[in-house]
Amino acid sequence: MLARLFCLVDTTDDLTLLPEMAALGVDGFQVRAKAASTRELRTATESALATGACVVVNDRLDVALAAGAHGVHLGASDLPVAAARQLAPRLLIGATCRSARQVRQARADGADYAGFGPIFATTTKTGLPDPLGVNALREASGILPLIAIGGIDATTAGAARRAGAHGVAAIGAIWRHLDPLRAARELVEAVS
Ligand code: TZP
Ligand code: MG
Repeated sequence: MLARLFCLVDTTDDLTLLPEMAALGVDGFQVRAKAASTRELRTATESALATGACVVVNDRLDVALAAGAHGVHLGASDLPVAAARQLAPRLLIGATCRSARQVRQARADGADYAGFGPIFATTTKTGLPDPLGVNALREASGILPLIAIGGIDATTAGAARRAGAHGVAAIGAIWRHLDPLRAARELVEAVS
């Protein structure tokens, strides 16, 4: 089953916390490390897989396959979903989408879920469009399972779920919290 809470993980994060996060109920990790080497990315993916949670590699189909990850997450400048689906018929494939139309296209191309956002304001990633809001999430629901991203924390996750998101994904709410494990626990409670 697709995870309800993806914690996005960089190779620079404290990976020793991942097993405890999984034990608290974090059921997914997306390894997203834009500055890491291929080998660092593979090692971090293996660490995440050791927790038993669902693990998706951002951007890199090759690393996902080499590490034995459950899936890959692809955006607009990555390998197209249809090409990835041809190469990896059974892999979980997530596609970044910002509208219902894009979710429909992702489904037609063979994606299993859509990463949908930014739903709320975020400072984590630059160059994003304005927040889409929960109404956009509501309009795009029912096509593919949606993982809401962007400004997700323990206070916003519930609204995303109520608007139709299957689950949520977070970076700052966990890794910029003084106590990442406490933040993870609060997010688990918010999505369950
Ligand atoms: N894609 C859309 S928003 C975002 C990405 C990678 C950043 C999410 O980070 P945060 O800190 O959870 O808002
Ligand atoms: Mg990408």
